[in-house]
Amino acid sequence: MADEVILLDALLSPFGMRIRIALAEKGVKYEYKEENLLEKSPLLLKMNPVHKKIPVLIHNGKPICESLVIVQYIDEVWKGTSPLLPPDPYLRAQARFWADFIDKKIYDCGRRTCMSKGEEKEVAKKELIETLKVLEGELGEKPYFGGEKFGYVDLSLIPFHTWFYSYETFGNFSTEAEWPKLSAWAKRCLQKESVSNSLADIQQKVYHYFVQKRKMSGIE
Ligand code: GS8
Repeated sequence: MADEVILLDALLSPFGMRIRIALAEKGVKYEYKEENLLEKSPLLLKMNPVHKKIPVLIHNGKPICESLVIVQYIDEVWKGTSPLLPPDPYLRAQARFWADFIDKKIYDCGRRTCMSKGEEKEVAKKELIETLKVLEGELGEKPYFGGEKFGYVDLSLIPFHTWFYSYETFGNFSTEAEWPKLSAWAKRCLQKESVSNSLADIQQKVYHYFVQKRKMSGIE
């Protein structure tokens, strides 16, 4: 029997993009279901009763939640093509460490940079800039975070490329000017079809999302 794979997702979600890229890398066909996060479907509430968040991967009726957990699951189930985590346990631990670092820092600092003002915004922006500095150092001269091939850490970070235009615009900084290695890395990732197809046309939509949210919160 063929696998039944369903992805509960929301187009602008960087966490959902991770799953779209992973499934594309593996060549797995799936049914995409867009969730309205203001009115969550009974299916989402049933499949992720703890966090009630997307993305959720439903594989043959069984749910897997949390994007980094889902990506690791995908890598284990469809292990024949495009391995995402390295086979060596130490290198796997390193990859997980950096993905966790990205998770703890980027989304939250980026959101605060876009959605606050004054001192609060400056603190968030400083933290975001520090984070990028650390990531630029970790990438170093390597083409990808794990070395020669696109892998787990790249996949964890590249979705945020679609959010960076907003972070840069509202935070008044330029990734290209400050972090040339990260910029070149992002361009390299975007040359991959699995990445460019998964991120296409999203950047402007994220920007408009923040413009609306800022208006609604009275920041503008
Ligand atoms: C984060 C998912 C998340 O924040 C992961 O999967 O890695 N740690 C999780 N999902 C958001 C949409 S992306 O901004 C979500 O589902 N929000 C709905 C809500 O909070 O009610």
